[in-house]
Amino acid sequence: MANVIVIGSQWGDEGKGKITDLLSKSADIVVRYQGGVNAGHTIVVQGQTFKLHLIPSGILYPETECIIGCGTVIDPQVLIGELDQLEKLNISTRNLLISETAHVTMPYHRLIDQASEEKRGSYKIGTTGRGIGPTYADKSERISIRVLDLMDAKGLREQLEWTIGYKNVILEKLYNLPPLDPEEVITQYLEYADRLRPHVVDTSLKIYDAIQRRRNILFEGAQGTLLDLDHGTYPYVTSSNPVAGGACIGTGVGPTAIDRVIGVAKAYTTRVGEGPFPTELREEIGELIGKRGAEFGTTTGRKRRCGWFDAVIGRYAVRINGMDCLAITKLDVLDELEEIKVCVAYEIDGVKCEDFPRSARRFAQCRPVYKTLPGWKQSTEHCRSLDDLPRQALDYLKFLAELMDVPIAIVSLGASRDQTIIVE
Ligand code: 2SA
Ligand code: MG
Repeated sequence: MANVIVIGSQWGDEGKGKITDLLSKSADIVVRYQGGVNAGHTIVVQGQTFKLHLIPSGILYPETECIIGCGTVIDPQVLIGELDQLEKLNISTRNLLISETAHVTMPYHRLIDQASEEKRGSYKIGTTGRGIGPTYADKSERISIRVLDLMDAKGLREQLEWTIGYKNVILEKLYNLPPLDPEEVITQYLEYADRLRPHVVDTSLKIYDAIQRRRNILFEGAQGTLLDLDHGTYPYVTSSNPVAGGACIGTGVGPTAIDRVIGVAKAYTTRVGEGPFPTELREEIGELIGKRGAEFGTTTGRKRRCGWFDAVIGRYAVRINGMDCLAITKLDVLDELEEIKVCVAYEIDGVKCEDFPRSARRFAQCRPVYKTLPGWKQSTEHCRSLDDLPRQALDYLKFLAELMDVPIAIVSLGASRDQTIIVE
């Protein structure tokens, strides 16, 4: 297994959760390197369904260490809620480590995220409203609270008295919102600090030691390539770096420590939030795919927009992430379709374009050029090897691999662990 990064190749929700769950079995350590409580995966334990936003699902394996790296942003209230949930189910959280240099989401971040979206009107991003953008903005502005600041009561008080004073001006003058009471916030966050303290360490050092001891590390990306702050469909992106390169920055590990990058892509495409989406299907087929694929956000419950597979962004994701292989998920969702389209290029004002244009305005003008393939019109849920797949489904996969010049290593045909084909 060695040191592997798993990333989303599209706009998030590719089913990374299932693939990391499969790989977690052979991992000694699972690490989150970016994002915050905007991510989410659903987990079923002892017949009970619950959601994790920050803690890697590797926590379900008693021997696996789980690390929340420095590139993430941590909402302590949500994190503590997750710890409580796990402990209630008698799942040990002893193996959870939190980076002391991760940044902390504060109440004003959430308020500003939601209020600024409203103010943007038709320019809104469609954020999850969880305060992610404002937390990262404060990190860049160098006025953010880090986990280690939380651990120092006196320093935190000084820092928050100033910061809340500053944020209150913004809340009141810009957004017409009531000010926050510094004392209330300080008391609350000092309580959070006490609860989190046993988990807080220098995680970069921990990971370095593990690399020296040749332990297997799984770096788990949240969101996806096209939501990357630098490499995605800016401004319709999240405020972190979900791409493979983000794993080094977001954990404090050098690039030479990474052995493999696995991309995850759905057999079609989805997107939540605003922003151009060339292969979007606004009618019947989009509805059908959304229904069969249960395409609703894990965190916000928002309905995801659905469309055909886009191999132009797929090729781009292969390049930007240095992808070694691809996992294709939810192939079974396409089982009933008469025919299936794949976007092989775009056309802008009648001119063919095979690369993803970097301006949102130009991207919005892209018309997909499709190649149509026949559907297989039978269930694939029971398939456990490539030989079990209907010929048309196999041809579809081969076509995608050729178009993007990347081998397909895993095919997923349903939510459960055994509904998976591992390509030898
Ligand atoms: P934010 O909140 O600042 O990160 O939002 C900025 C954009 O990033 C998108 N985004 C996501 N897209 C897909 N899945 C995400 N996670 C949740 C999930 C989303 C949910 O697992 O389903 O429950 O709605 C995620 N997180 C951020 C977001 O839609 C904006 O386009
Ligand atoms: Mg998700």
